[in-house]
Amino acid sequence: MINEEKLIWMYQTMYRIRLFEESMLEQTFKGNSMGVTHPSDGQEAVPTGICAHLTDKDWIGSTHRGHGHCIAKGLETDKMMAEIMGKFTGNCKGKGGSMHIADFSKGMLGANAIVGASIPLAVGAALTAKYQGKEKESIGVAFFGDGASSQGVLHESMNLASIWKLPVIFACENNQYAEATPSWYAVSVEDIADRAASYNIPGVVVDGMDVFEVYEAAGEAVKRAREGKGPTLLELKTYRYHGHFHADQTEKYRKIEEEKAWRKRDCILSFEKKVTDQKLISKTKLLSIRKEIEEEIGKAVDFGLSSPLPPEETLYDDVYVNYPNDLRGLR
Ligand SMILES: Cc1ncc(C[n+]2csc(CCOP(=O)(O)OP(=O)(O)O)c2C)c(N)n1
Ligand SMILES: [Mg+2]
Repeated sequence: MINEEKLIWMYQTMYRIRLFEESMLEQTFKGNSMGVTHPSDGQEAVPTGICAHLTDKDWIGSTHRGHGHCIAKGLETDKMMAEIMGKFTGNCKGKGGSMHIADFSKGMLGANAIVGASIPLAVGAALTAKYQGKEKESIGVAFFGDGASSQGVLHESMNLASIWKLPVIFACENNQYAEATPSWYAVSVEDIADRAASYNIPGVVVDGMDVFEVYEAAGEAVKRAREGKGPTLLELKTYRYHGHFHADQTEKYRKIEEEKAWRKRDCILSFEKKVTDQKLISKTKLLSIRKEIEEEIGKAVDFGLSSPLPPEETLYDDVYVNYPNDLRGLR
């Protein structure tokens, strides 16, 4: 049984991600984002159900579609919006943008534009935790997509994590497409979770549209990792409501009926139905949460829009840890 506080957090987090992505898209279309953006609306139950088990001491690695992971890991939406707009008040002082949001203080190792690159980062964090004897309090979670699931780096990482029993979770968000390529065409197995068998680790298929199911499966995987029993591969079947990136035209490669069928199983609507049917949270409470989040995201957009761009003299800041001699003067 999930306690009320956690249930409310889940609802806040899913709705916060949904609204953030919708507002972020609006801003991108107005020309206020620096570069392309990859919305994750539709997939909210995945980062929410997994990060519900994590603390700031646990590490996650994320993808080009990383806003939901950042929000579920506790990053502030105003700083994120500012970052996407390339502003100095952003998480990375406006130099990272949508695909490189990071905050080590929250255990967020960074979104990442290289498909599959979140995976060795999370394994590295897990190796560090194990080496320091801290796996009870610090595990790694790699979020990645169905497209990334065929990258060599995942297979090398699962093998290493298995033989060294590293406290890591491989969280594959199978949103059915890698850009315009459907996973039924590009992936050799029906269930990506089956690939775990090659590495002698559990592989679990999860309904990624149901936050309760995600929460339960992730709970098992987190427990296993913290107990020193090693990694788990979770395949979370989900769907991205929008295109691959903001201006993608989905009608060129998928049918509207398919999208409608997934939208019927929307994670936020099904959560609302379940908690009100079972009288776990009242409709009035849900509405007041929605209102709070709407205000928060409105403020985040205003914060981003009214923030300054990075000053010119900061151009070379944060580029190197140790500046090479010939660049020292530029700092
Ligand atoms: C190593 C690498 N190969 C190719 C690309 C181009 N690319 C960017 S996103 C993407 C699709 C990724 O699909 P998936 O892993 O399913 O994630 P999703 O976009 O569905 O979240 C590709 C091929 C890249 N960024 N990095
Ligand atoms: Mg995908």
